[in-house]
Amino acid sequence: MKKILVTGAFGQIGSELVPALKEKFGQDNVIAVGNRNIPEGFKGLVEKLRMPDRDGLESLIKKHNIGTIYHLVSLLSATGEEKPGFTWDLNMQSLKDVLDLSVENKIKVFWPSSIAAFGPTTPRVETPQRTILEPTTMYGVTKVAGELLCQYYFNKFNLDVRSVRYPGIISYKTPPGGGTTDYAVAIFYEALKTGKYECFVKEDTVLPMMYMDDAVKGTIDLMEADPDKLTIRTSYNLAAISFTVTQLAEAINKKVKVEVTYKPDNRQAIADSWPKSIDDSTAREDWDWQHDYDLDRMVTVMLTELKKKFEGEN
Ligand code: AKB
Repeated sequence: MKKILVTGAFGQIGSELVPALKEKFGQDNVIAVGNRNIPEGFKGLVEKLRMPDRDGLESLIKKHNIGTIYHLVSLLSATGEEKPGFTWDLNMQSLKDVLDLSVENKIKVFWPSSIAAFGPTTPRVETPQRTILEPTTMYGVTKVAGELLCQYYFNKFNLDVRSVRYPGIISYKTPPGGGTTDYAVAIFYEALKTGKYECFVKEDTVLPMMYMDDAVKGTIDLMEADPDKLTIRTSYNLAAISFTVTQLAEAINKKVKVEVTYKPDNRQAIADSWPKSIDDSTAREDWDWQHDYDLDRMVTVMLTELKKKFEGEN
């Protein structure tokens, strides 16, 4: 079989998508591409590449006979505001390189968009699939531009490129880095380590979230879906759970005591510009998307797995 290449393979999503792809398609069929954060002793096919690097990517495509790319490299919303120019350059140039090389080499592409594509003028409750996209962050601007670029390449070059708008992803294997939704992960670490968490958004902040296993399942299912059934070539809305920080803290407190205080910073404005909940009925209709984890199940698995992780570290 032609092989699968994953960029950003050692980030939050890549660290869990790569093992899932290996499990499904075979250890030797997945090439993990990373830069600074390649773990020592990583088992499997790995390549080092600092993106954007069109020539470097092209030689990996040829060397490994690549048939599918999951292009996950991206700066996120909070870090993106510290380096907006670099965020545009990295997010957009690396996507354009992937799309161009994929047209030339007949490669199927997955590229993640995000709820960051939405902005303060978007309806915030049950945000529709097709709606106003006027984000206020550079990360969000790259997501809107990227969605349109993907759709353009599909229409113009018949490139099979597929995408979802991820909500905040909650996971325990690798901490997220540089996102606005990071509080929903950090609270678990602090609950177990110190029993206290100072949250950088207000207690009534609500954002759409999803447990990692659902995100990985949704990603692979979309890539496996019958192309004739796909009606969206920008990016599919994808939803699972929405909760306030208070509701999250209450769910954690049923199992582990955590005292939460609030000190909102510049990420509050970003959170306030994003939806509270998402209408993902198009994904549910087109390719049978469904999530498995509700708030309580997600909290239970996060606490159990993080406890094991911390015990292993001691
Ligand atoms: C972020 O907070 O920037 C990301 C996202 C929602 O895309 N987690």
